[in-house]
Amino acid sequence: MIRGKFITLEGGEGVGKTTNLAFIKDYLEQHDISVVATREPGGTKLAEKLRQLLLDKKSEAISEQTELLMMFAARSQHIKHVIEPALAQGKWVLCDRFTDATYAYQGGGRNMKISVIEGLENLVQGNLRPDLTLLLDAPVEVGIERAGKRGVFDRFESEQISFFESVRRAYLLQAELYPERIKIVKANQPLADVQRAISDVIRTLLGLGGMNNAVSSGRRRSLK
Ligand code: T5A
Repeated sequence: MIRGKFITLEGGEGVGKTTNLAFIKDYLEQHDISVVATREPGGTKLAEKLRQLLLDKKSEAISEQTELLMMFAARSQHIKHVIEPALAQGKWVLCDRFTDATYAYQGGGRNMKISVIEGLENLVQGNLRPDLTLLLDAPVEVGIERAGKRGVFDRFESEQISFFESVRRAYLLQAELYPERIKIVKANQPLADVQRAISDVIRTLLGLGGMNNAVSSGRRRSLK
């Protein structure tokens, strides 16, 4: 059995990850690929419970270290019970956020040591890394405004703008470090254009064609 591919979607609040995950799932299924769509934190019963605790604004104060460990506890469960079995069965796994989010939020946003995150990544994931990561990038205000249309903000969404600016910088740094894996898609444009850019990347992964200008990998870019 050929192992499936592992694709992750990343980006700040409200940039369009969930919307585009559904689009990619349809696109792959049209190419007869069996897809498991999932998310982090979450993806199993236990991990979804951890997600609820992590997002709940009314939780007791959660320390940075507790938050980091909860993210990786959920991830460990998710990998063992969902991601690895699906990949081993030849299915493709599409995941709404994964460990780049930890580098961005707990590393960039909360200032946790990168070496600590790396240690947990190696412990929990072994050799597992995404084959492709689509980083949907937009100015922070754009994502917050889109997310705000849903009404209530969760524990992360209630952070200050400066927190999300740090998250965005950390994401772009990840893309700079891993230009082969992480493709930046400009998310501050009409959805049809975002999806055209995404399908270009997916076509390349499927061996069907090239990439256009709305996608870039890794080089240092300005934040606007
Ligand atoms: N977290 C997670 C960590 O801190 N560390 C970790 O390791 C992990 C894994 C999870 C939270 O956990 C944190 C980060 C997060 O704060 P989440 O639900 O995954 O939360 O993340 P959110 O960003 O809150 O998810 P959202 O659902 O808010 O955002 P999405 O999925 O990016 O956006 P989406 O698709 O729901 O779109 C938002 C709105 O914008 C519209 C959509 O229709 C929708 O209304 N939209 C567009 N409008 C105009 N133009 C476009 N191009 C549009 N694209 C989408």
